[in-house]
Amino acid sequence: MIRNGLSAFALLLSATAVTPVLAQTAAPVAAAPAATPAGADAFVEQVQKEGQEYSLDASRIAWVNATYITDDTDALAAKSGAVGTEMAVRFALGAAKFDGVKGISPDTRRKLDILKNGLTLPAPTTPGAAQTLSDLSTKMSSSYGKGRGLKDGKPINGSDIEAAMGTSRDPAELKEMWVSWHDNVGAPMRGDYAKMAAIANEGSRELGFKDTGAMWRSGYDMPADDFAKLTDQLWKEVEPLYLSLHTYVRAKLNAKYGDAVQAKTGPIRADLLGNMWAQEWGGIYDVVAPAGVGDLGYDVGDLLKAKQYDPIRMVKTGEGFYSSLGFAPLPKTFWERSQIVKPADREVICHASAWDLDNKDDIRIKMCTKVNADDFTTIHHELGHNYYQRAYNKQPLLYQNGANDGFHEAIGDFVALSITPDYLVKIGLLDPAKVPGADKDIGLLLRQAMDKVAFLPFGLMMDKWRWGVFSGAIPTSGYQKGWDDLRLQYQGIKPPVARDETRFDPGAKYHIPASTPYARYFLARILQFQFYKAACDQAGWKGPLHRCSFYGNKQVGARLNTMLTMGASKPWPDALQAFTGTRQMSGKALVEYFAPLKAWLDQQNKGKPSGW
Ligand code: X8Z
Ligand code: ZN
Repeated sequence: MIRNGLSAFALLLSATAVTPVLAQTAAPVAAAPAATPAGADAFVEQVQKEGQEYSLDASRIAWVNATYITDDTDALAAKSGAVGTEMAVRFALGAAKFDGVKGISPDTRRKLDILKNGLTLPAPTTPGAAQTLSDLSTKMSSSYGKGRGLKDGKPINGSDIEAAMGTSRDPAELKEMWVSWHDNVGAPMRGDYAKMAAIANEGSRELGFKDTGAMWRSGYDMPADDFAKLTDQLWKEVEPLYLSLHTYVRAKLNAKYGDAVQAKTGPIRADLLGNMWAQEWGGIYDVVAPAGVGDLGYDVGDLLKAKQYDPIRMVKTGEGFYSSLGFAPLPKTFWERSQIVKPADREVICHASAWDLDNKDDIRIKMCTKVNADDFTTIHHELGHNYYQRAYNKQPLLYQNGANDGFHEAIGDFVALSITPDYLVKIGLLDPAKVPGADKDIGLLLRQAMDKVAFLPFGLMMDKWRWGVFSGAIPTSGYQKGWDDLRLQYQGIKPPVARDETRFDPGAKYHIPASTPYARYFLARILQFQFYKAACDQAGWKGPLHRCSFYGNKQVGARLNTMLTMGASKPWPDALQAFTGTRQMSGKALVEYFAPLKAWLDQQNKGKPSGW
């Protein structure tokens, strides 16, 4: 099963634990496989068979839980998760038995490695530990799904408050929403999160890792320490661009709200950036748009509303893009089984995700779609997961995953970079007379940067925080301070009110209670520009990079499909090479895309203080 780019195994491997009865009665996998190459082959085969058997029911249970949260579905999901975790731990320990065995084929060795480092939250083998871990995880995810903030003193659900943070321009209201969401959703999870982290660390140590963070960093075809260095290097490449954007946006916020709300120097107030987590700032483009060049003459959300698009039509439009590249249409079941809008009568997890329930063709998305620009992009993002899942569905189960998790997150975003004004004309959303001319290039780039560049330090600090929690560098008693310090250091933002250690702001961001690793999104933000540049080169595009749309280009589609079909069967540099010709992840393409904007921002920022 796959959720958000979790492979069938990741589902299995990220699920949490076993009921005692099942634990005792489950057939021991290859009870004592011979410590030989043939024994390793047999072990891997057996694991894939058991994994496939587990995965369909587990996925269905997880789906029902996420789309209908009740105490009963929580209990079922927690039990199924526990079974999965115990199974995955058993597989990982079994795989480790082949560590010293010589003569194992590279293919089987790769699968053994995937089994050893593929868990997200391992439990120790202590009886009951997997169930406890799974209970904690399910409880935290579901509480997040059921979370409410306040707006005008009235309760408001997660997807509505998320949208309202993008449209409200009243600092008092923004503060009310921000504080209530963080206090109501984050703070109550603090104790459970600490318990969860401690159990997962015990589990990771049994599997031979220093801690759970080290395990998370080990899935990138390189030593875990090298991966941490790689993320730092990538950040250094793009940091100057972020600084320029931060300086510019802070000045605009100061001009709009005045010194009392946003000072000219120091960090930016986190609730003013148009997003609950200050992770993407496109929602306040109107606040920062420079007169003249910044007036794009359209906003994708307004276009969708003007043409009376509904969420289904938005998804159909996303599908249309992939079809234009030569991908087969989505199956009928996608439309029957997906959750595209928020059900009115029950609690669900609204945070968008893409699923592959049977590791074949039962692909779906789960969203609470609103007709706005953010969700139009998110639809392309989620469909990217689904098309990837379907492309690698002929791979052995252990390879049914992205080349690395950053690839999985990058596909749909890379496609969405092609949503240019000319593309919007082609699909009838934008009037040809309204296409912004070359004099609006800076505006178009700034609009993109508000989402793409603003995200980079957030994408990195999320797991810097968890790596610190798992290693102990951030003690349980300092969760909040550790979070605020990293938010300040990387993003240059500060909370609208002082926070103390009774709070737990990390818990107010979906991926923390859901234990979804986040470095993948940082990588994806970089990779999507590498993919995009490669696609535009393949298409023979000669204009400014940001005006390129590879819509309708079957050659690009075919080459993309080659990379997607590989799944996780080869180290990720091989997959990257298959599509882009290079083996290195690099911020160069992103920097090139935004180069004209960087020059312009630095011009605007002259004489203004930079940094915080
Ligand atoms: O979680 C997601 C996707 C699902 S995989 C909607 N994203 C990250 C987030 O929302 O925080 C996409 C961008 C970053
Ligand atoms: Zn995703």
